Amino acid sequence: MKDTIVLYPSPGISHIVSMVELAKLIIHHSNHYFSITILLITSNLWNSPTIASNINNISQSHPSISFRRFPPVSVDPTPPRSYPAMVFETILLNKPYVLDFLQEIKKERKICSFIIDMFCTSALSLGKQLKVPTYYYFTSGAACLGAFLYFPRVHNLYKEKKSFIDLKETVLDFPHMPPLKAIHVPGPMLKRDDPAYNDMLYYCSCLPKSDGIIINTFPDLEPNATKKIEDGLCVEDAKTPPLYCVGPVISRNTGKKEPKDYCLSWLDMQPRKSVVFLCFGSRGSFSIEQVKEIANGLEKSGERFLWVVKNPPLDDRKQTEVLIDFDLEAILPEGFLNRVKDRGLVVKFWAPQMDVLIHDSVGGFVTHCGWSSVIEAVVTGVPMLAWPLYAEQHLNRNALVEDMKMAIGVEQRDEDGFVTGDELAKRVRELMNSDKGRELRERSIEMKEKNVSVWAESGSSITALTRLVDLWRQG
Ligand code: UPG
Repeated sequence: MKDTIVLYPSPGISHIVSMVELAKLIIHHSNHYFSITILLITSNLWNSPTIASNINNISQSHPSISFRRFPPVSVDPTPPRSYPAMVFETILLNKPYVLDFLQEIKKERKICSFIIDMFCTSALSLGKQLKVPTYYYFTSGAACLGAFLYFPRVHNLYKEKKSFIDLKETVLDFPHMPPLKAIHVPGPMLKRDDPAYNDMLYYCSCLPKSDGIIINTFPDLEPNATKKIEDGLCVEDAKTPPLYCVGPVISRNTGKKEPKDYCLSWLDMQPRKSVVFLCFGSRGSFSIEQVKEIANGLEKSGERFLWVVKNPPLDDRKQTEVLIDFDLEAILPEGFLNRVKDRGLVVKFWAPQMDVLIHDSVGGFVTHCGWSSVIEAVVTGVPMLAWPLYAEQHLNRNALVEDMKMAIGVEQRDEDGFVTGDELAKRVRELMNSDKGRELRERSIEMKEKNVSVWAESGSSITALTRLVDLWRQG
């Protein structure tokens, strides 16, 4: 029986997809030496039809990868608390299932490594208890990792002060990345009285206790952040664990679907590098007022565009309820679709993002700065307009605009992140048609080439992955 590796992603679809891709990389680069099991949490808090169908395909095409889905757990919605707090609680409730599974597997084969998502930190002690080397897989970039490693220090610095949400314009300094406004820390870190705040603080303080952190980036993409982390500047009282930069880790299933997606056929008819693509991740939706403003901005910009629109939030609590179908015309300005029909396409819910970015007609990408989207733009060499929405996206935006110089930032209202149509029109034109846009395009192409070299012989990602595989085989 093959030695095994167990992966434990947090429930977000991007986190699961990224872990699955990591599993494929490990299988491939170890010459199928290991088998891999991916643990999946079930809950009524989220609903991911896409992942359910993907899982069957993955096990068929990669027989060394299997999935273990845990029984559903539900958290009591009273007292009311933030969505992240309920997700973290759900993950904690799965701890006994994780322990049972690891013990069961250990009876029949060797577990060479247990790789967990940061939000699954509750399982770190299980790895230690069972003497299984335990690693984090960090699905965001090094700028974010450094900020999380450093967060316990920021927490102490502002201990006597108010919550970050109340510190507003106060600028927080970090050793490895440009300063960040207090209101732009990730959502669960904004309010000290949110139970998710203490969870995050705990997760951050546990990162150095692992046997290593595997991360979806490469040093040439984030030289400053990766170096400062490795030099130990982001961790105060503990040792920084080894960092393994194995990125870009992305899903490369592109271009083979029949019938061809309509937006790809539409792109086939557009001139080279003429289309700006707007897509805001798996959950990025806007108020109706903001949707109308985006439409006005795109109309004013005069540029060609492909825009993926999700339904506006149904209410405050159901953050994950993304609908496949809804009345698009009802939320757009009257007559908009007809006025822009010769140069714009609006699609509901989802577009095959990688296929779109790789298409020759696409010349710019308006993104919410989710890390998978950033990495996909890097791999395809498409310059970005950064419009962060939630989670760690403001942090990614800072790194992208100030450090990596791969994006223009859009001006947002501080209170709620609102962007006016005029601002969007101006920035879209800047991205598609200005010297600044050209500079970004050149930089993006440079990074696209670097991304190829990390997988060449002695490239940084191949080397990091080989180090890990060797460690696990010998361990
Ligand atoms: N995608 C599509 N079509 C769509 C929308 C999304 O193919 O219409 C894909 C996209 O290609 C990418 C993924 O879905 O692979 C989206 O991932 P990402 O850009 O990381 O965004 P989120 O889904 O928002 O990801 C969550 C967090 C984000 C964080 C990321 C990784 O919101 O902030 O960086 O997880 O930790």
